[in-house]
This record gives sequence, structure tokens and C-alpha cells, in this order.
Amino acid sequence: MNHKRVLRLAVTVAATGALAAGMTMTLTSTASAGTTLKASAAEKGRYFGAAVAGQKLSDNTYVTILNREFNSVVAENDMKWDATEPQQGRFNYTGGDRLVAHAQANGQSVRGHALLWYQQQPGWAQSMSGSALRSAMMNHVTQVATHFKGKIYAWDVVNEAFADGNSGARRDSNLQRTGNDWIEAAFRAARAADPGAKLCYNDYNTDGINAKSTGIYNMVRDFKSRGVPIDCVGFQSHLGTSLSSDYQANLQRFADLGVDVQITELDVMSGGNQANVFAGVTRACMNVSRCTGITTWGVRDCDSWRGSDNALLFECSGNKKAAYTSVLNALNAGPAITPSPTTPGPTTPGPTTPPPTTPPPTTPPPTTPPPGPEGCTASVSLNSWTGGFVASVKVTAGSAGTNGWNVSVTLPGGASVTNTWSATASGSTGTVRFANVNYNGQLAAGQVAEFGFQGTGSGAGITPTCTAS
Ligand code: G2I
Repeated sequence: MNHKRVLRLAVTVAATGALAAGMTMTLTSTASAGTTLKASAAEKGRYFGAAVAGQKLSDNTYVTILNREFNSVVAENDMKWDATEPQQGRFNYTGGDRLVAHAQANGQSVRGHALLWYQQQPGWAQSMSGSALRSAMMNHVTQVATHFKGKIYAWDVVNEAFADGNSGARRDSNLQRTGNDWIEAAFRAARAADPGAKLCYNDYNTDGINAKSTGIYNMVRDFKSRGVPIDCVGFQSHLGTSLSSDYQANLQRFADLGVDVQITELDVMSGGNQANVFAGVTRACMNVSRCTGITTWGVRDCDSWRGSDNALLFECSGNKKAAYTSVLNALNAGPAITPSPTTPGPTTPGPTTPPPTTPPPTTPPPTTPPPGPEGCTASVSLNSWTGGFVASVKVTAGSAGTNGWNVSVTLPGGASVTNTWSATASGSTGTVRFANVNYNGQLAAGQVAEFGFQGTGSGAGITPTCTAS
């Protein structure tokens, strides 16, 4: 049995066990060796997608790559307002339906793009304003989300509503002039129409911590605090020749608000650094447990809206570029985490909700019998980068099995835990205690549970100690 086969088997066994136990699936953290983007992403619990232009679905080279490499699709144009409602109240789903049919026939999930956007509006909407426009907007959201109900993994409910530059404010548009609450109204209408779709806000120039991304961050935080139904934020990531050093930290701060994050329109200026920038984005997504997938905005260079930038992963001939290999390697090297519930909704907390507010117990824990074969052991594997790390921890039950477990880790000075999955953390600096969650506390002798956490600073040298109960 070759190496790859062993890995696949391990993943299958872990997944089957997890599903049998009715819990969120957590894959092993072993480095994987997928040979396509979709297989490698799937081994890490993510999707890898492409924007599809309807007319390309009759191009053989294009379709061969699309189906071999991608397990998610998004309509580059076919689900926009001008395409779906060319005349008021007369809907046209030809292009969107064709893409959904292609996806369903080829095992691909579908992102929906985009219900409301200040661009690509049909002429009739462009010339409307006030309450007439507001009701036309909401009708559009309701009709389109209802038509595709049950077929869309995540909708870009609102696209590009924030201004570029330093204001951090909303962009002026006819949509915005109907009242500042238009975005939340759109999210509520979308949720009512298709309760199974994740609902995203999507924007560009949000590739680090800047005024625009902070404006969006504040909106998402406000929405979460008021129960406005938002599940995800899309980072378009139309990139130049370098990647901002706080790209990952920016994704993480959104994830910490309790939303999924997705890279939704990735393309990168060609040149010497293209492969590194693509790899950096992929690594960042892999290092953020709530980053559920990556979409490139097109398939081959010649399919891209960026024309001569040669901004994608495949040459026109279909050949893989260096950037392709760098992305594949980054996917294969990434930590494996699938913390995100597949059913969205404000009432379903993700396992990566911010650390509990309950302070750590002030009384010392009762004296426990000396650890022995009847206890548990823990080992850690680290994936580090400058300024941060992800730790994957394996808990192995001793000969008596466990009813529950606690793992303590003492972090180096300056390090702190920012995100935990499949365990509950007490504290974030110094000695941090991780307790099992309800589904992974009971282990038979020799059985293994895995959890992980992400931190800022260095995690070098951390040694976990395990206590069973
Ligand atoms: O501009 C790049 C992307 C930025 N974020 C939102 C995305 O929706 C946007 O995609 C681009 C498409 O890649 C282009 O293909 O959006 C453009 C505007 O909707 C698309 O361009 C349009 C042209 O402007 C139209 O003239 C043309 O009819 O493509 C249409 C279909 O080919």
C-alpha cells in the first residue's frame, strides 16, 4: 500500500468514526499528498473553487481543468442583477441554472455571486431611488435566493459596499442612499428566502488590517451583536506583486467574530513573486480554522478579467504554472481542520467561537493520582511562521481510557492563544488549559483525540501535559 493510500485510509476511518458519533468531523493533522487542488483542499476540510464564465463551458481544455481541479464554482457574471433581472420583475436564470447543473453533475458546490452590488445593475434599477429602489432590491434578493434555494453553499449577499481609502465608511451608491440599513435588510431577506445558505459580505482591498477592512470588521461585529444573520466574509484578494504581512491576522480577526472567512476572487499579478503570493494566501487560509475555502477568479490566464496580468494558476494551453505547484504544496502542508458547521445560522455557534469568558478556576484542582498508564499522554506538532503558529495536539488515552481530559501548555513569554478548535481553552497566555469538548472526552484505551489552537508569537518548545478524568 503506498503512502498516499495509507493517508486516504486514515482520513476515511477518522471521518467515518466522526460521522458515526454524530459530531463535527475533525481530520488528522498528518501532512497530505493530494495531487489536485480539490483533493488537497478536501483533505484539509476546505474547498477549492473557480469563477466560471458561462460561455467557457463549451471549451474542452477549460472544462477538463475545471472538473479535475475544482470542487466549487461561482458564476463570474451569470448570477448578477443585470443577468438575472434584466427587466423589473422578469427574471432570467438561464446562465445560473446552467452553472448549477454543471456543478451538480460534477460534484461541485456553488457560491452565489452577487445579490446586491452597486455595479452591473440593470438599467431600470440604475435609474431608481428611494423606497421604490429599496423594495426592488429586497424583491430581487428574495426572488433570486428563493430560485436557487438549497443549491447554494454561500451567497455574496452584498458586494463591495465600503469605500476605498482611509474613511472606513460606506461607499456612496444608489443602494446606500436608500438608507444605511440596506445591508442588514438584504441579509434578513436572504436568510428568509434560503435558510440553508451561508450569507457573506464580500469586498476587495481588504488584504490586511486597513481602514476599509476595519470598517467592514466593525459592521460585522455590530451585526453579530444584534443578531443580523451574517455567516461569512469574502476577501476577494485581487493582488499585486506582494502580500501584506497582516493578511492572515486580518482573516483571523474576522473569524474571531464568529464568522467563516473565504478567499473569494483570488488572482495575482504575474512576475517573479506570483507563486509566493499565491502560496502565502493559501497558507493564511489553512492557518485560520474558519477559512473554509479559496476561489480563484477564473481558471486559466486567458480566462481572467485581468487580461495581460497572467494572474491565474494555469496557462491558456492548460499547463500548470509554478503558482499552481506552490498552491498545491501549501494545501498539502496545511493543518487539517474542519471546525465549521455546514448548517449556517445565527443560533449555531461554531466550535471556534471566541474563548469562554468564564475565568479559570481559582481553586486548585483536586489532587489527582500520579499520571501513569491509566492517564493520558499528549503530543504536539507545530506549524510556525514569523509571528504566529498553529499547534495540533494529539491526546492518547492510557490503559483505563478517559471520561474527559485536560491538556496544559505553557507558552513562551509574548505568545498568546487566539483561536482553539475541538477543545475549550482557559486563559490565553502563560499556562493555558485545554479541556475536551462534549464529543471527544470519552476515549477507550489507546484511542486518540485531536484538537488544535492558533497563537501569535512563538510556540517553540511547548510541551503539553495531559490529565485524564
Ligand atoms: O472586476 C473584477 C471582479 C471584482 N469583484 C466583483 C466581481 O464580480 C468582478 O468580476 C468582474 C468580471 O470578472 C468581469 O467579467 O466583473 C465585471 C463587471 O461585472 C465583469 O465584466 C463584465 C463587463 O464589464 C461587461 O461589459 C461584460 O458584458 O463582463 C461582462 C460579461 O462578459
